[in-house]
Amino acid sequence: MDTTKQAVDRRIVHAVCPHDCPDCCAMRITVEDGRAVRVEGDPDHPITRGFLCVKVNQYVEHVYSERRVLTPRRRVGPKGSGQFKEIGWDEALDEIAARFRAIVAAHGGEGILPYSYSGTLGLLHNYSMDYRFFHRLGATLLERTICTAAAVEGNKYTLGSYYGTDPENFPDAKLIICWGTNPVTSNPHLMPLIKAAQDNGATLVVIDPRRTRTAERADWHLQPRPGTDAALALGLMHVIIAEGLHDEEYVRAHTLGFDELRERAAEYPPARVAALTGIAEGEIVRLAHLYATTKPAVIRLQYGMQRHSNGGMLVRVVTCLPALIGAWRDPSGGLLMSTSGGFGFNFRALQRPDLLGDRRPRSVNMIQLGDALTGLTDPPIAGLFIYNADPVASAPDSNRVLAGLAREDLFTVVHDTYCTDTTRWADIILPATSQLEQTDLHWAYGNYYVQMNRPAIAPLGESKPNAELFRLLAARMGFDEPCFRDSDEALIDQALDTDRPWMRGITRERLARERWVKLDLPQNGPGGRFAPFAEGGFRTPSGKVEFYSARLKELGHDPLPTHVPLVESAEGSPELHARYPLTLLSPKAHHFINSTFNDVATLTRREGRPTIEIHPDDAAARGIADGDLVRAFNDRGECFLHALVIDRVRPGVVASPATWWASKFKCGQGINALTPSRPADMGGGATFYTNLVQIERVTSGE
Ligand SMILES: Nc1nc2c(c(=O)[nH]1)N[C@H]1C(S)=C(S)[C@@H](COP(=O)(O)OP(=O)(O)OC[C@H]3O[C@@H](n4cnc5c(=O)[nH]c(N)nc54)[C@H](O)[C@@H]3O)O[C@H]1N2
Ligand SMILES: Nc1nc2c(c(=O)[nH]1)N[C@H]1C(S)=C(S)[C@@H](COP(=O)(O)OP(=O)(O)OC[C@H]3O[C@@H](n4cnc5c(=O)[nH]c(N)nc54)[C@H](O)[C@@H]3O)O[C@H]1N2
Ligand code: SF4
Ligand SMILES: [Mo]
Repeated sequence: MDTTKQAVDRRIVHAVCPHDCPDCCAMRITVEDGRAVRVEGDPDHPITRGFLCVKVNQYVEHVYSERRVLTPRRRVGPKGSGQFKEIGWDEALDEIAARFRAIVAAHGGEGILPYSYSGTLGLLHNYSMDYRFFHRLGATLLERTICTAAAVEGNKYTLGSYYGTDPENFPDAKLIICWGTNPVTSNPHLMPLIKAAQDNGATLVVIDPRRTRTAERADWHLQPRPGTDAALALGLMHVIIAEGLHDEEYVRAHTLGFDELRERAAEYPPARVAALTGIAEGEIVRLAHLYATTKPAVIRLQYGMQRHSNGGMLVRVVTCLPALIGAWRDPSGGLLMSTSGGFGFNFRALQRPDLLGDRRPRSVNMIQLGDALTGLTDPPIAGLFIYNADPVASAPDSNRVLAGLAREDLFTVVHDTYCTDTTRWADIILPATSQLEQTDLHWAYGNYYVQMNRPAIAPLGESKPNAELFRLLAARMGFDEPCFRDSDEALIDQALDTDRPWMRGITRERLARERWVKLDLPQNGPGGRFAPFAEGGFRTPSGKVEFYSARLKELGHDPLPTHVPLVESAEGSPELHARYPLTLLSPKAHHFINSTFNDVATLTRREGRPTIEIHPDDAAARGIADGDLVRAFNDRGECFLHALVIDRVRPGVVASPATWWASKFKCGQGINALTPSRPADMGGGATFYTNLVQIERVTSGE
């Protein structure tokens, strides 16, 4: 017997976390004999600093999960039965091309709807060949609104530019306000930067109706009623302006509409704001003083606060604050909502809108997928192509989505790495590669670095990356434009071919060599650091922060910051509130990214089970004890979860960390059976948290 041990072929590959998370971590993948055995954070990356999160630490388990789809499959049982048989790629592509041709012949390209969101945030696999394909087809356009749309729009009318304070400057801030964001869970690599500031004497304030993991690390936690943050911000403005604590010089030079704002803020004295928000008068005054007198002061916003019917306005009002006190003067002051607007990739080259020719297809707001599938005629949606998304788990009003997916005359293709709630409803399932098996180019929405991901291992089974799938499908459809043959490398070069000054010097070769490159940000602040609006330069029509927005007035909104009650609330709909008195928040789960990672047993075990947090007073009023199985319901649907009786949420608010696969709930209905598909005030954004429900006890705990 030969006992000689073969030497193991071990390599380390640089990769990038592709998930919908602001951090965009640099990963080091250890590969032994072609198998990934270890995934860790790159110690040299300035943001990652050698650690990943609790989720991506389990990446090896995720990549080799039993839930992977490894071959194309065709449905053989009734819709939704989960009965499939394996088929080859040729057969799958032939069938899709034939069905798509027939749909185009009967209804035109608009009879087909692509549906995608953030399975990966890579430029190649979420913003390139897919768009080319559907543009060439003349398919219905998808409005990608499910996450950020209200914020983007509210910000547009106020600051204009969608970038802000460099998080690497947070350690020098003296006041950090996490306003409706929970970075310990959703943006973990911001925490060491916040901790460094706290160690330097900074105060961390968290404004959140729920006592989150971040609130537990804060010096001060304020718990407003959901959807009342505009009133709170107006209360701060009231105190700041009345006491002359605003920065007159900055306001005069770089804002529009201060006189009107002063009058508006006068309508929000602390007593009124206390009644609206549920925060005590004294606390409002104290926060106003702290904010106006502590320098540098920086606000961190993300997307939790804007998942409301008034979400655009909430973001707009809060983004007015830094200009009022001149916080933008300092590189460590100001506000960070997203960094994405700082990048200047060439999306026209990637997505080729010119392939539309002179066609102007209709568009569908993705949060209304169920309405589109069940309601659109002229033409109806006859073909649906889902990739990078799991709408049965993640889209609102899932009963409506399911009614659409159940249509016998709908031809549904789902490209995913895993068997999900949505693949169950497919006619054809196509296997997607994981990030370890593909090339991509990455940007971050919480920092200013560009990176390139290289495959660490060969594709598992017959899985294929998105861009490759759309190349193949384009060929099957007879699309012979050369752009459908562009390689991954060519796509990367096209994305980087831009004259935006901050992108200067970023090339594929340099990314391969240096692994990450920071944007060439202006070093205009003290110490040569980036201070995005120290000298103004806002991208609004006036070039200033628009306290008063003529564009909003034209659109029928209040041109000034204002408090608008939530459509579903005691103030906004007393009759509905009488029947469904609890506001259900479904914020981000610590161990998942949206519905991704439900396949990883280590993570589902740590997350526990579908749970709803309820205040002891609300629980007592319903005879609910900790651990009881309860039914949450409203006019849209119902779902069954276990109660966690805890004062983490305010009375009147319940919270269920999302998103568990619907199939993991008792009775198979997930949290989104309850959520509304009603668009927000701006941008058609999602309103998951403007969601009144009632809760009743089903059985006692086990
Ligand atoms: N672990 C993990 N990380 C994630 C994700 C995940 O699913 N899991 N998802 C990623 C994605 S897609 C996104 S968009 C980001 C989102 O990141 P965040 O915006 O930080 O996360 P959310 O949990 O959606 O919302 C943050 C907080 O908003 C609070 N909130 C709700 N309504 C209101 C309100 O009216 N006012 C105030 N002040 N607060 C309110 C919620 O209680 C919640 O704690 O996270 C990303 N990171
Ligand atoms: N109740 C409630 N619902 C919410 C939210 C909430 O706060 N509460 N948040 C909303 C937000 S902010 C967001 S961003 C959305 C996210 O909604 P989705 O984008 O639908 O996110 P996921 O449910 O995680 O589904 C992503 C899918 O893409 C697949 N995937 C990953 N990589 C690839 C790839 O390379 N190719 C292909 N073809 N597939 C891939 C994953 O396996 C996964 O099944 O959810 C929203 N839904
Ligand atoms: S999910 Fe976020 S924190 Fe976790 S590895 Fe990816 S980028 Fe980093
Ligand atoms: Mo999101």
